Amino acid sequence: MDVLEEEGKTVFLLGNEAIARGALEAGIDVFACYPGTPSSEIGDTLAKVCRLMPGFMHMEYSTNEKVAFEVAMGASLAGKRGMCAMKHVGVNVASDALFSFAYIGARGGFVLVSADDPFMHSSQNEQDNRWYGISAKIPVVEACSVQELKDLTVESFELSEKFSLPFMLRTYTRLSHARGVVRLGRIPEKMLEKVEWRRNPKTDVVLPSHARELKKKLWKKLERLESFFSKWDRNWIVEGKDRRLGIIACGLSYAYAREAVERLGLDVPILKLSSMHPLPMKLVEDFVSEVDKVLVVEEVDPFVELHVKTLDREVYGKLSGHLPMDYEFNVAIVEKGIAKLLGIKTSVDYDKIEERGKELAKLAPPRPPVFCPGCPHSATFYVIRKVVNELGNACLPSDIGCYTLGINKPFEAVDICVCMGASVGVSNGLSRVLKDRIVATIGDSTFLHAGIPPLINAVYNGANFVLVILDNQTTGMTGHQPHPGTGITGCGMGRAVKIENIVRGVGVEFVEVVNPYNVSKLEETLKRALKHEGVAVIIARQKCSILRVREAKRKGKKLKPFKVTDACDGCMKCVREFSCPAIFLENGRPKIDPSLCTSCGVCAKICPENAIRV
Ligand SMILES: Cc1ncc(C[n+]2csc(CCOP(=O)(O)OP(=O)(O)O)c2C)c(N)n1
Repeated sequence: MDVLEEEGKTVFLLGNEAIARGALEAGIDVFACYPGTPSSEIGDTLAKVCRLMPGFMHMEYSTNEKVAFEVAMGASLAGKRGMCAMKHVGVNVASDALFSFAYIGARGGFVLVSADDPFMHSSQNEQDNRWYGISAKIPVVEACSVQELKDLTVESFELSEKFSLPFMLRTYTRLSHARGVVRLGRIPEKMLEKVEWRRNPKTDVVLPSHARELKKKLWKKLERLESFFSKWDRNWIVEGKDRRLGIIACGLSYAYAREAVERLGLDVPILKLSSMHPLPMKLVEDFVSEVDKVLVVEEVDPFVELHVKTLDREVYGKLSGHLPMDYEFNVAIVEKGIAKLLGIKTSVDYDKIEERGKELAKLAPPRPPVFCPGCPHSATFYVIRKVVNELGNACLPSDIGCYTLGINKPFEAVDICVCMGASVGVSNGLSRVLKDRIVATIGDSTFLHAGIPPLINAVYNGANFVLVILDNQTTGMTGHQPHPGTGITGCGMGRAVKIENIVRGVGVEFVEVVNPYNVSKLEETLKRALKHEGVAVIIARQKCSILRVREAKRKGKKLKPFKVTDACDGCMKCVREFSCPAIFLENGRPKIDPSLCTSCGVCAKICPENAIRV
């Protein structure tokens, strides 16, 4: 494993692996996460490490980001080094704990990795988590390369202890999912040793009277940190003789800015910033005073630009329209912004290249995302669509996961998707105002993450809807991480938490577990659930087909593919209503690709002619 190579070696690491290595070099004691793109590989790497280095640290997949944050916070409060990792929206979930922990302050080094997702490659929004720096009053740092990401992880632990503050290490898709050459440092030889608890109620209990004092102390810590950041060697200046322009570049945008300047043949100074909050205003002010005008290059929001605008200078960037407000940057975008500002030509005609790219893109066949062959969610959505069609109309709130693909034809069984757990929450509200029946869907990992409190709410307040829990026994969307329902932990085996026990335990009276491959049983159950007054829960349980196929291969079991026989009358029900990617048309007749078929048999069950056979 490259991540575990020796000190002094140079290896090619994924950004997220570099963060994991940094945590190991920092001698991390406790790591907790909830998966979410683009952060997931940090946890997945440390899960592998904790099996190879038993006793070095504790690693866990927590039920959600708030819990993950609190797990790491617990370690820090006891004087140990704790880290948690999550995607940007995960920080929203963890934020309640974050705001208070800033007041308390870290004891052992504490690092929260926030993986932002500019362009929303796999997210519902584009969110700049540097704002948490201001609102929660915590330091936020970011790196400009994979090497720096590793080094900054180590340093964040050290600074967190030095200033007794929780640190946010902000990364994003292009850095977390890039690969780069990393020179490794030393992983200390240690075991996770337990320590004795020392009470510190004046800081650890945020009573109003304590919090008032803690807030004053927090401002002081941030003041000290700002002067430290003004001299920090991770904020540096690349000198330039041309003083018409100075560029302030944040994190990875520094790499874009340097290359853009090089392509334009300019000799302008660049201030590279890694400390996003608190901003080293003295350093910024000194830099700005040496140039005629300033361009701020940063991704997502004009965070630094707004700060620099408070200085009496000509400041350009997103707000001035020289750089785009939305999506990711690249060298071309930054080069165009600089050229526009200086009234010069770009090194190449980027607009022409973009046009040509768009023309070529039209030649590529469209590849809409589809359910995998044999995905149990397809079977569930087939049944929901069938029953709802018979019903006439229904509202179908859903949630975030692979199953959000149920929005597409032929199922069209996802009407609402907002954030994790919202399917259940919103069904509570909808059931008060809709004439139509409600059939909500939620994944197993999502249910355990944020679906339980709104289900309790539904029982308590007497809401009326059907909830189908799509239990494929994994967190499929983010790369098959285990969750409490699987009984597998990051480091090995744990205890499985049974979803049906939770649902019954909170008082739901209609609870049935059905295998969605058994479509007629699921149909019959859903019809009965719809007649139930109050909340009815169906757990549609069948392992994710990717895992099922992998398991079969491992056991040397042959999955027998299905085929369409001559009995087929070409009604196309399997194509129009089920749409498995293993089914294709040849000379206007449906056929099954044996290399894709996972032998789930659902198409055979829905074929009215009984024409699909093993
Ligand atoms: C607050 C938050 N954390 C993490 C994610 C990333 N994420 C999207 S869906 C999902 C869970 C998917 O698992 P599951 O509900 O079991 O459905 P599956 O993909 O297996 O069908 C996760 C972790 C997110 N969107 N929001």
